[in-house]
Amino acid sequence: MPRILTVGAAQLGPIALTETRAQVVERLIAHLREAAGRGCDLVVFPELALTTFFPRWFMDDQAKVDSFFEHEMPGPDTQPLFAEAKRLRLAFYLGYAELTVEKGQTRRFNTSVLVDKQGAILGKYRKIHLPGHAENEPWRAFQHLEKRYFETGDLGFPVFDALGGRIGMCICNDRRWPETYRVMGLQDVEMVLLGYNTPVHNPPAPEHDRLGWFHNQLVMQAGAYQNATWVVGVAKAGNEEGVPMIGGTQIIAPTGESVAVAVTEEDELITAACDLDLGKSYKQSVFDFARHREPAHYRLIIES
Ligand code: CDT
Repeated sequence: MPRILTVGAAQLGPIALTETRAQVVERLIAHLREAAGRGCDLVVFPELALTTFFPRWFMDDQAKVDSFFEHEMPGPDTQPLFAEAKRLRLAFYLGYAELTVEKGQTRRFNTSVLVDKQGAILGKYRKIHLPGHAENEPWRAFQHLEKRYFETGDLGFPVFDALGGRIGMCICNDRRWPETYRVMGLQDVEMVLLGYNTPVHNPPAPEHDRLGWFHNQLVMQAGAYQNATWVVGVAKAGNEEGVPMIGGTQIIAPTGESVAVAVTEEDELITAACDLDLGKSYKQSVFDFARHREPAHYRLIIES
């Protein structure tokens, strides 16, 4: 029996600063209904999918920063999303800004959760590779203050037995790092879910701007092939508060081939029926890690 997981990659167009959580959740629910109609098991939403990408602004009022964070998941605004997904028997991945109080300390993470078809959170990931900077840099056309607003994730790269397979998560900039996929590959991951917000313009290196779409595809296809896993990469795209963001949402097979690609920079659902066993022949041959890896020669990677 083939293990088929039908996945919907639910790209979002821009979210305006004035858009409420309730309005955004309605857009997410529209995606869920479309996905259910197309026979999906799982829907993947972008990074920080409930608000505009707020790290583009410097804010010194912490209360204002915290207004972009979720203090509970699900909370009053996100409960309808969980309820509708449960009603439709859909699992989903959701990226959001997480504010939590642990041992009396307030902590903030760029987080994703994997929610099962019964509406229960079965896995959580906190973004590890935080790009950008921590101080206001007014010379930039816009800021990228993830290093100011979030702590580095503290959950590693866990892989979950879920939906009949082995599912991992990462977030945006993580996708550019081979270690992200390899740590999950070493746990026999079969599908990596990831959401992203990628501006077309990178202020410190504008010479990279023309390559944004190519690099997006390059890193996700390489991660998929080199670890014999499906990769589902989902953008928040389009012109958000004057900042153009790349689209390029896609579903990539363990062969490294993209089997579905979004063609707009708006709300758009792409789907694929993914055979979770497709990576097996790679895991048993060229990427049989137990037979062919040479970790004794990789020490620099963990020592520096
Ligand atoms: N959200 C996120 O991680 N975006 C980064 C932008 C890099 S430029 C500071 C990305 O890697 O796509």
